[in-house]
Amino acid sequence: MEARTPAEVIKDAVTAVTGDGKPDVPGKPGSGTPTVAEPTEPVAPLPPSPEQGQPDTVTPTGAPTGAPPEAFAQQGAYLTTAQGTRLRDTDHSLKAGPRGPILLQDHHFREKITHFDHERIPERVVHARGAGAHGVFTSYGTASKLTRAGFLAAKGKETDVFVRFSTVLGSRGSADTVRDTRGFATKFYTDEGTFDLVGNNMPVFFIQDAIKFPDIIHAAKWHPDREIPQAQSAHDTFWDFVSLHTEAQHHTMWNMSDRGIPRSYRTMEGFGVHTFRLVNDAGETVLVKFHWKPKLGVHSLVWEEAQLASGVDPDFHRRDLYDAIEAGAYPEWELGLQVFPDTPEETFAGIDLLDPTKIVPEELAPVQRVGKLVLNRTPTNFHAEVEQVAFHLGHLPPGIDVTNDPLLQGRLFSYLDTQLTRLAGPNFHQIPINRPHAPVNDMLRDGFHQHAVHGGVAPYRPNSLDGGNPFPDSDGFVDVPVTVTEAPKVRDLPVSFKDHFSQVRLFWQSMTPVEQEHIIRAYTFELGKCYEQAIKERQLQCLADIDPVLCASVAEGLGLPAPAPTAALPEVTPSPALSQVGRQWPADGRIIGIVIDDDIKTDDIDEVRESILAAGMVPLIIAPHGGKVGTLTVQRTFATARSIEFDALLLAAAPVPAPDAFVARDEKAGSPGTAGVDPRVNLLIDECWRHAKAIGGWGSGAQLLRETGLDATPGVVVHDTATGVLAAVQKLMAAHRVWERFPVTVG
Ligand code: HDE
Repeated sequence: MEARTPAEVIKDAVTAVTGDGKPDVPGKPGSGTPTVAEPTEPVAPLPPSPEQGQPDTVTPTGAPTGAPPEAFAQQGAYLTTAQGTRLRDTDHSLKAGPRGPILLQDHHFREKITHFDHERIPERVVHARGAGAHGVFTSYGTASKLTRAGFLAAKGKETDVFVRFSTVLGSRGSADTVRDTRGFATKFYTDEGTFDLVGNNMPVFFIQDAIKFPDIIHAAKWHPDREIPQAQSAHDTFWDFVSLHTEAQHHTMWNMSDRGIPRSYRTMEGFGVHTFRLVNDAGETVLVKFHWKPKLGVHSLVWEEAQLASGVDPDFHRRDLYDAIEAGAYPEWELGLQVFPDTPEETFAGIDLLDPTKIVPEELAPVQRVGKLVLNRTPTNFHAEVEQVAFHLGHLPPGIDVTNDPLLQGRLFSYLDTQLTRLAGPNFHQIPINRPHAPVNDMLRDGFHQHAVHGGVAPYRPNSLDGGNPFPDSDGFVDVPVTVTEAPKVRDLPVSFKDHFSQVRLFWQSMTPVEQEHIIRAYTFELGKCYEQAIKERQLQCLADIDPVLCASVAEGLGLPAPAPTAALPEVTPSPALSQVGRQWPADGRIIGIVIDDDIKTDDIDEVRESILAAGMVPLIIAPHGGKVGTLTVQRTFATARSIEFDALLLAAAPVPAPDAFVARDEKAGSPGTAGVDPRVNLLIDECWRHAKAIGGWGSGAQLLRETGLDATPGVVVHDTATGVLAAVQKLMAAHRVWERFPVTVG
């Protein structure tokens, strides 16, 4: 065969694919004359829509004004590689012809795919599922006598914060509303260095010594063989652990109480759990426990609601947090301190302050308010901020110090250690969300992902080469010189730590009957999911040592005999502050659903909407179809609305069943509600009633409530006027739920 030049070989190869070798018409691949028939019709790409803008008319980042510029990586409006080379095309890889293989030389392709392949970082071993927000902490100045920490001491001082809320057990993609403890971790970017308050929504912990942490977490997370259940404590290994390590009983009861299923992050208390030590300018110390008190009060879901939300809206808490901030209903908490004298015994009213399974009732040591936290900005990028934020109990400014709580001491090791793997190296403090707002001059150098370019040659002290820099400050952080008792080295705990039951009894006795009923049901549900008889029996024995009524009720549900207590039950003084029932709270940011139909008088609804908005709440119009009803914009249809979203329900109508097109066959057949009313509205009413939410109706809505007989039950309001109904419903909402509606068998 006649030899051909390389140029002829290339030309032939190209012609074989594209035809005559003429370039394609831009936007019309394959428009040259093909010699090979195309298997598909070439389709021209859609043109960019006009509102997409041009590089010189849009901001490069889309960043909200006022946001910190360092949080944004985009530096221009043009698409570039990671090296800043502008690109013509990011939709087609470089191929040996349109139908040929991809070429290894395509750097843009490899860079794009390789980076994508490594987008995920390991999830947190605990607290993997979370949501975070930015905010501001304002000091009341009331702690100035107790601590020299400037962000607490100076009145009116504002400090930037970032808060991350979380569940403990579930994986990153698990549901928000599972029964679990919630994390409440706050990073204060103070002028004197970062302070991390890494707390929970419960004031006690499962274990007393950090060395058991891997054990409780192995027991509480999924079973290792099948990796189920996800985000649940209702399984054998959890109950095996807590019934064998009885110091876990106190925290377990908090989890079984309504605190385990919060209504919202905004309605959770937060606790530092451990006792900390504050030191003032004079070197005087006190012991303190940190508390976060939510402005809206402490409120919970009911169990069925939590379960429904796990399926209907697994992002329930995350959405609630971000919606509230975006609607301007900024979540607020007050920071409070319980203050105790710093005595050598480190006890208060006989309670060992180093034992993290014990509380000090607020009736004995009131919570003194020292500042206010307002969350006012949602993250711009979830990964950069919420995933990469790294908390650590050792991040303390001058004026705050740790104690010897053996759980706290272990945590001081764990948090730094875990970030080394999770954030791939020792320089995670340089990630924007973790950067202190105080000036940094450390002697840490090099390592993976080093972003700083350190000058000088002498990162050691003293030195004579960098002018002696950096200099120690005699006003800097003080480790309080606490005397360490002379004692033999032992693997042991103080004797007082051995009381595992009296405070569980205190918590139980502080609950109202309806809260006790919820606790009984939670234990009965969770133990009912266990397979091992021995575990159920062992946990029943623990309940017998807490309270006979509790034990007997759960035993009855499990179909097992109730054991007798192993010892006489202690006398305890209840702490009413622990109960969530019986107080009145603002309803800011709460959601009221308004059911309408196509025949509604929209004037009434406009008035009600205005009043709801004026009260700082959110009205959501629920109609048979999307779009508009008269002048009203529909926000939920009967198909998309589910009761869990609403804190109260108003019926402005009794909608008749919608045409077949809108109602699934099973929904139509299944609902037992009032005949002639859309079954989905019946379901809404039914669930809101079962979940003890306020319900009101006027016009045909009132008529419907009368026909069902619901108007005669607590918390259901009928009235001639819409505003009359709303006023009564608002009053009911201040108590969070219509508590009388729950069936109670104890008490
Ligand atoms: Fe944690 N905990 N923990 N913990 N914890 C972590 O740190 C650990 C404990 C808490 O939103 C991990 O960065 C040990 C008590 C929160 O990023 C890890 C012990 C309290 C968060 C870790 C405890 C907490 C964590 C996993 C027993 C309440 C989420 C990822 C000694 C006062 C922080 C990470 C965030 C996270 C260890 C006990 C709260 C592994 C060893 C008690 C809110 O370091």
